[in-house]
Amino acid sequence: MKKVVLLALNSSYSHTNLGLRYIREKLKNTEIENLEIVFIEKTINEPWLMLFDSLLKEQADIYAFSCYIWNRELIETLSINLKRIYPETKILWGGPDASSQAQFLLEKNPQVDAIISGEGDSVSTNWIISNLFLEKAFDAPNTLNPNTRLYADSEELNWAFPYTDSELQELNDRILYYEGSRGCAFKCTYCLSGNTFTARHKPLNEVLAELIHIISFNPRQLKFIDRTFNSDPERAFLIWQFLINKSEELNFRTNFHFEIAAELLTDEQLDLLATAKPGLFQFEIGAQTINPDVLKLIRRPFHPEKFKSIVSRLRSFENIHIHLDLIAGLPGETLKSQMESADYLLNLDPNMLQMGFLKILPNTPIKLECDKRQMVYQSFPPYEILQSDQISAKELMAWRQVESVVDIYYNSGQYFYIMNMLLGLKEQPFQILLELSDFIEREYGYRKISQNERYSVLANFINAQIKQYFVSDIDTINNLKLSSFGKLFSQKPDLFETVAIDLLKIDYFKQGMKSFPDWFLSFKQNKDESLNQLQEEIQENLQKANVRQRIRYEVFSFPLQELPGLENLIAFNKTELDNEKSLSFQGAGEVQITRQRLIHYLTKEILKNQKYLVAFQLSNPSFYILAEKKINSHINKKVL
Ligand code: B12
Ligand code: SF4
Repeated sequence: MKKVVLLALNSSYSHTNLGLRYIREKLKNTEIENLEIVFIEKTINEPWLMLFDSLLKEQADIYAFSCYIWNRELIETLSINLKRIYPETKILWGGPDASSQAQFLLEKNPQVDAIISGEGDSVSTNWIISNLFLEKAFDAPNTLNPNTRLYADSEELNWAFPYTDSELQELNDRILYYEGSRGCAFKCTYCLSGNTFTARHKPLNEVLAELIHIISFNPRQLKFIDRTFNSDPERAFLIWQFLINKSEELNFRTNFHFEIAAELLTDEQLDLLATAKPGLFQFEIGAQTINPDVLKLIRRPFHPEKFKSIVSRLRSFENIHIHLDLIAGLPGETLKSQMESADYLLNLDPNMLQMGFLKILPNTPIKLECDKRQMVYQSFPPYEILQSDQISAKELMAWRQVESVVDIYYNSGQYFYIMNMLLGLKEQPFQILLELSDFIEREYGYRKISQNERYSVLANFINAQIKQYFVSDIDTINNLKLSSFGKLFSQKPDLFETVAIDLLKIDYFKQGMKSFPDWFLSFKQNKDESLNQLQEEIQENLQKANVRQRIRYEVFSFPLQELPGLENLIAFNKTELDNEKSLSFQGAGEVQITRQRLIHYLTKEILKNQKYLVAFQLSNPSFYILAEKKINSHINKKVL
């Protein structure tokens, strides 16, 4: 019996490895007896000795490793030490971080027997079989030559279905990857995919059959890793249409993620996409930068007006999670132009703004630019940009800080209402995020801030920083470049504070939080006789409707029942409360309303200058609005 171990090391627990699964399936398909295939999938966060132990125990004839930017150095140390213990065993490497610098790595690592560069499905299967079973060597003659250690680029024309049924069951709550096509039609200079083979597609009927099979296991998320999913518009339309139809017919929770080029979306596709169930699809759309000079340098086509109109239309459907991507530190990019790109994208109101940093990957065309543009990057993976002739190391470090603020306070969606109100105050919303980042650094330093404390951070930011805008004189306010919504609070700091804290409260309750933190302008703390009467009246009505849960009361400066995005949280009778699931989203994630709709609603409501007493029930992870009553403005000055 011969044994081969395939080791996949993912960047974190939620991910899965596709490349090695293809190789495993091809090996299985050879149906060679006396071959034991052991597939081990771990993460880079596991202790080195535990990883080493799991390899050692197998005592295999061949260890095959899948090398990526996030694991290659770890694989190097595992391979070196494994070979010291088992000198007879063979070590095989493949994957993008080995392929792109194969010659260099082979020279540096004599313990590595071979690297297969490029798409490894068939070549690695041949290499493994011919090394283990001499007599069964088939179409890879030089795999037996001990002097050959590098197997050159290979291009696969068909690839297996990667998952077994038991894996589909086990990986149900992780991210599954799926490849409907390989290769990329574009040639961005910083990317490895643009550097390899042209796009090839798996036959459509196979894709649809595989999707149905996957859906039957009801995974949380399936990510298509096709480089530009809609590069063939007709095919993209048919796959989307198929999934939309299936989501009507079948009951599943799967969210499908696609990387798309916005400008390629057709009117017909947009009409179709408008009909998708909220949460069925998630789109990642790379702009990277809007600076035309930089775009030319990195060879990316981009049409700002078309991009803007298509993304805005897509976002207005409020049914698809839209992630927009930026890359910091591109050649020719300055801090100012980077901020302009961030503002442009934030004004398109993405559900997520992904602020990546340029990586200078081995064997990418951008590497040739580095000397000319004085680009300094980490000399080790992930080769991240540290400085260029246009942007200093300090500026990029500060940008990293903003990135983490964007991730926590914007991308998480946990502070949705307050963050969108704050961003809506200025024409250039990114300025607010920069201010928040500075504020956090100044007031809290680099220490870890718990989720609970983050609400206080925002309350302090609202009070100590943003409220001060509106205390200022008219000239100072004019210099702030406020939006028309922001101008509503001109010299009305208390109105601003009340509305902002109300929105912060909603975010707080939506996360299932229940206490009364210091920053609350609370009904409980400000209760008076007239509010008491209203409370009793509401209580009586709810009792008549047979609602007996513990009820909490708060005063808000706008009607909560009509606040866009909260429509699902209204419950009027006990049956609905018992059946919480009927009110909460069943898919992989709720799709938030647009900032435009929120701002429009707030503008309309705060101009009315009304107050509302709201009765609601807190539950995990959200709350239900049970009843609401308008309050006469004279009732409780302190609260109002
Ligand atoms: C999924 C993914 C991720 C996931 C992680 C997945 C995981 N398992 O942990 C996430 C989203 C976290 C991620 C993050 C990043 N990623 Co990424 N990611 C991908 C993506 C989209 C898919 C990978 C995949 O499964 N491909 C499909 C398989 C079939 O192709 P493959 O991996 O190339 O495998 C084939 C061959 O390489 C070979 N092969 C693979 N393994 C083996 C093993 C052996 C023994 C052999 C012989 C052959 C072989 O055969 C396979 C089949 O033909 C690729 C782009 C792409 N579309 O491929 C980028 C890619 C892998 N990522 C890349 C980069 C740069 C990053 C980031 C640095 C991006 C960033 N944030 O700036 C981060 C780093 C994360 C970190 N923690 O450090 C680069 C990798 C460059 C490199 N030198 O490794 C890629 C190639 C994108 C690109 N075009 O430049 N990524
Ligand atoms: S960045 Fe995207 S579009 Fe550009 S070459 Fe890479 S995969 Fe293709």
